[in-house]
Amino acid sequence: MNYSFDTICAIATPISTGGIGVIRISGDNSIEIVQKIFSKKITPEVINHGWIVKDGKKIDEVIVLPFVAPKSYTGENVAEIQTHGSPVIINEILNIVLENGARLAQRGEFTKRAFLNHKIDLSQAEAVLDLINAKTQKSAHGAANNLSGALKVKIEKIKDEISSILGKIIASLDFPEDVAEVDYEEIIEKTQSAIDEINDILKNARVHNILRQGIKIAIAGRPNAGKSSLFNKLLNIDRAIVTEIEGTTRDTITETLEIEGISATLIDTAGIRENNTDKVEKIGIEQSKSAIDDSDIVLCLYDGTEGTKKEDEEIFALAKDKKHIIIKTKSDICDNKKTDNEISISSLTGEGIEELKKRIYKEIIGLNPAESEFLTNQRHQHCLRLSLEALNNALIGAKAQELQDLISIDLKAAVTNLGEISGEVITDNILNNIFENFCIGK
Ligand SMILES: Nc1nc2c(ncn2[C@@H]2O[C@H](COP(=O)(O)OP(=O)(O)OP(=O)(O)O)[C@@H](O)[C@H]2O)c(=O)[nH]1
Ligand SMILES: [Mg+2]
Repeated sequence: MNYSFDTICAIATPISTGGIGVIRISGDNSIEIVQKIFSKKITPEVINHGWIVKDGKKIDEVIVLPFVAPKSYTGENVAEIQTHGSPVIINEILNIVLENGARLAQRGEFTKRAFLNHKIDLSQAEAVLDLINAKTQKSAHGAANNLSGALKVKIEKIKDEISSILGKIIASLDFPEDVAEVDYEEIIEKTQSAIDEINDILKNARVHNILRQGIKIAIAGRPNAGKSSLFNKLLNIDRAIVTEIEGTTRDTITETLEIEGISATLIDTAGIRENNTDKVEKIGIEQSKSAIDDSDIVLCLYDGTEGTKKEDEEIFALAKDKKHIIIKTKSDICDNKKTDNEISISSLTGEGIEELKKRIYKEIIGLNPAESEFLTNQRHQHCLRLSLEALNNALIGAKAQELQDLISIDLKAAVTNLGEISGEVITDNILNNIFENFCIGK
């Protein structure tokens, strides 16, 4: 299908004072529009240096980069104006472009056009969004790989395998005299192999979600266990108040940091103790309990100078169904005996802190963090699960030697669901949902 669109424009750089600002214009008339306001004749596909002029008045000295369709990001004629990085200038030039016939782009409209003009598939379009939003180096790498098509290639391979067996079945159904019925063994083998490959991708889904969204880590323990001290140490700043008074922290405090390349939200909680009558502290303790519930991993602290007590065990029990790490604190002033699974730390000297970070990483990612060749998001995972369900039905059918006509329906459904990942089969609804999350200039 060929799409024809009007000409859109937007500021592509953050609106703040910087070296340069970029205004991007895309559509049939983009280069023409810029020509109307540029001091020199624009030569396509080279760097053009000159002035933006309005009513004979020079507004800013700029660089104009004209890309001729289809050799551009959107696949349309595109002009980019590099201005000086003052918000006033950038906005003024954007207004001049608007006055000369372009309209303001919607969120993600440039990338949507790139998709509709077949410059990228949907998983690559989403990768653009992931790259813009990447909080950590790891998710940026995964997104960059998706942009270069890593996820697309993997899905295409599985889809081709299913399609080849589906093709054989359809041929034998349509031309029963000429084409022999497909061996059930072959259907079972191919279907099973597609199931294994999809399961292989899905087993990393949790890690993919963590890499994209980050993890929540709660620090829990009795009053004075050293929670706020560890919180400050991990953040490298004195964020939370630390005193020798039990019950110093009353509210949960939240900060973000990066642990071994993963974006983490660290939550310092009020020390949990029962039988206290202080109303404020009681509320704080309730908050601590829900912070434990909400987190992906709990750091369970106990005071090394006192050893574990019944009260500590009760607090650790709150985290027993979660990933958790038992931490013995204040190793600088106590013996460093500890059980195998514990980590002994001192927030004062920094002892054990690096080991703790590595352990957090290991708990979250698993023992052998496969370097992510690609990242899946929740939409991809949903499509993969639907495809898996259809393949499992096909497998049951093939094992029971059902009519191949029926098996082919499930195989077709599996292919269709995989096709949704790259956007071959896509509804306007899904499309709008994806691109609404973009920023305006992308
Ligand atoms: N020597 C030593 N003292 C520590 C260490 N960590 C914490 N402390 C001391 O232990 C006391 C309590 O520390 P906090 O970090 O405030 O403890 P908390 O668990 O946040 O306490 P609440 O907020 O009351 O629940 C303070 O006097 C800290 O200086 C450590 O590693 N070594
Ligand atoms: Mg505290």
